[in-house]
Amino acid sequence: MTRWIAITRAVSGSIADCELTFLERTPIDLENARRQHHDYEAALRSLGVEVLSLPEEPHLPDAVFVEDVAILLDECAILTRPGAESRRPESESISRALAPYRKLLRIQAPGTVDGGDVLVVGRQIFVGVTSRSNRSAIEQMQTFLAPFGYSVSAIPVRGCLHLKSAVTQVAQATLLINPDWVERKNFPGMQFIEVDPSEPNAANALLVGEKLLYQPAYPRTLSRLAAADIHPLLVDQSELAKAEGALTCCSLIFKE
Ligand code: CIR
Repeated sequence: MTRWIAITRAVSGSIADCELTFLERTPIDLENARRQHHDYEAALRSLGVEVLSLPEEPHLPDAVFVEDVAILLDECAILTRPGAESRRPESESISRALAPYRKLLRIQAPGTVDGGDVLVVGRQIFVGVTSRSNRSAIEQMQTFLAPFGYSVSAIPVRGCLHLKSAVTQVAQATLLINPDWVERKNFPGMQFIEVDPSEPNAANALLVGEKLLYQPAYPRTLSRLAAADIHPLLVDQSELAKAEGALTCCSLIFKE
């Protein structure tokens, strides 16, 4: 049986100083953010995932968003060089946590990439070109991953922070997409469910094996998923959403 592991990290007491790109700063209720993050970890456990929860990094406001500092594949892990300079020190503890499980490769300057820009669908890896992720990093990923048979392609994204703000996988060959932020034609051979136009931020869902985590904040898009016979487990992330975070960004999930 496949054993899934998720690395998570407690919400930093300094989350109020997080990076923001498309959102206005609004107060974040730390206690609520921590409660919701615990619920998120509990939801992962309920799916059979073993959660390795790292202690908070008090001086790294965005460190709860562990997805951005590494890319996990069956064959290796790539430590990213996050696009926001304030986030680069987050890598150190994550590399220590990953070392027992994977061979580690590292993106070098001038490359920058956030894990939130990396969508892995089988052997296809789509990387958003955004304010955080650039072509140098994509070329480095191509060099690292070609020997394992992965294709790595650059995907234009507009209007949102990361590629996975705009599109995520919700079933074997099905993507949940906001077509205003990324175009369908970048993902040949896939089927699509579009977010409800009134819920532009609704494209980020977290697929673990065949199970899906999703947010109750997007009921109209949830109905669209239900119409496609997709019935996710719901977990509220409304507090960390104020820090521009979503579901995928709070864990690094991999097979042991
Ligand atoms: C940042 O701007 O880096 C954080 N405030 C939010 C990162 C969210 N990460 C993600 O969606 N992968």
